[in-house]
Amino acid sequence: MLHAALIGFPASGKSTLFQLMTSTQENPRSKGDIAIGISKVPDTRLDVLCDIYNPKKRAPATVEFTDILTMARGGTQSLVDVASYRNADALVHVVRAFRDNSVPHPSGSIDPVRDAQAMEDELLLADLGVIERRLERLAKDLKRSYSNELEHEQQLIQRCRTALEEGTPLRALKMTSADLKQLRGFQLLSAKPLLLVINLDEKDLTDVGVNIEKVADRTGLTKFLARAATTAVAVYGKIELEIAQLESLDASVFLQDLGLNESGLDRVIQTSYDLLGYLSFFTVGEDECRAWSIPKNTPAQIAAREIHSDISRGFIRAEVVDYKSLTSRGSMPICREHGEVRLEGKEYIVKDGDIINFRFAT
Ligand SMILES: Nc1nc2c(ncn2[C@@H]2O[C@H](COP(=O)(O)OP(=O)(O)O)[C@@H](O)[C@H]2O)c(=O)[nH]1
Ligand SMILES: [Mg+2]
Repeated sequence: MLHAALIGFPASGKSTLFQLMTSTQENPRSKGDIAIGISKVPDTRLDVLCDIYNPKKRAPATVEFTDILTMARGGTQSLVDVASYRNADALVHVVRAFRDNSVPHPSGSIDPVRDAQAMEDELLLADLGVIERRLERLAKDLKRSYSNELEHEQQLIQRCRTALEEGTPLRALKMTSADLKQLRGFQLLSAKPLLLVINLDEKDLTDVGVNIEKVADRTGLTKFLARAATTAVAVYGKIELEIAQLESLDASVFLQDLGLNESGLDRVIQTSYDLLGYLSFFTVGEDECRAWSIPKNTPAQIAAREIHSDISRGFIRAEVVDYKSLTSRGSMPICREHGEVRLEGKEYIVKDGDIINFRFAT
């Protein structure tokens, strides 16, 4: 499951977005001052599969969102100390663009570019602290006992330091997968994919809607987005939350009236997926049809781990049929007759929409 952490300055709309993203869930949990909620990933393909199998349970893929409940900690203070930020697969920065005098901005004015940059600076600074401590350590270790590996790590970390000092987030660097693996343990914040959620003013809706080029232009964020190697999505937090709390039929009427053909939840999840390069595969049966999300280029044996570590450990083969074949044939046996069910090994790269039955030994 994908873990995303909401970050942002106080009164930017984080908790509003959190509610919007998790409004379909009965019981968001909390742990200390962290709220943890689950969003269901919308996917019409799962509905089609459920029509075929008529399962007892329909289980969409999920994304976990965390929000910080206390105002002060939700701001810029010691970002690295927050475990839910460090552990996240992606950071979602809620940037305030709505005006509303009754909700004072802690910096006294509405300025999306200033806020986007200030948060970026916090991320860079937090990483610089981690990187510098590591460099000190490496220098000591290298003096004591030289090794090629340590020297290679030192070069990599120095490259990171140079980038950070120049104001370049680590997510913007080109790195080999070996480098990424080496850095993973440090949980560097500016290396994580960043999604900017621009929380707009109701009054902007008719003008710019959710067209991201127009929104970036209106808020002045176009340049920032290009430089920061990030992506953005527009929401109208307050009004979209009000709509989400209506009965679903009324909600879709309201969305259409406003010229929105997708809910805020769908938009934010879809953009996160694209940004992270995630895809979904499915498991089907009469008990349950379920969607699972994994990063692109995941081999079958690793994908199996999403379901259960035992399935991955005892992996024998994956029986795979693609979504189009199964839905046009209407059943697995007919696909089999036509030779469309493939037996794949553990190195097989799972494709978006694959329907998989894992064979494994216990
Ligand atoms: N007008 C307007 N108010 C909003 C919007 N989003 C959030 N708010 C209000 O701003 C205040 C702070 O929002 P909240 O989500 O708690 O911000 P947080 O401090 O970042 O968690 C609340 O009173 C919200 O109702 C918006 O899009 N438009
Ligand atoms: Mg809040």
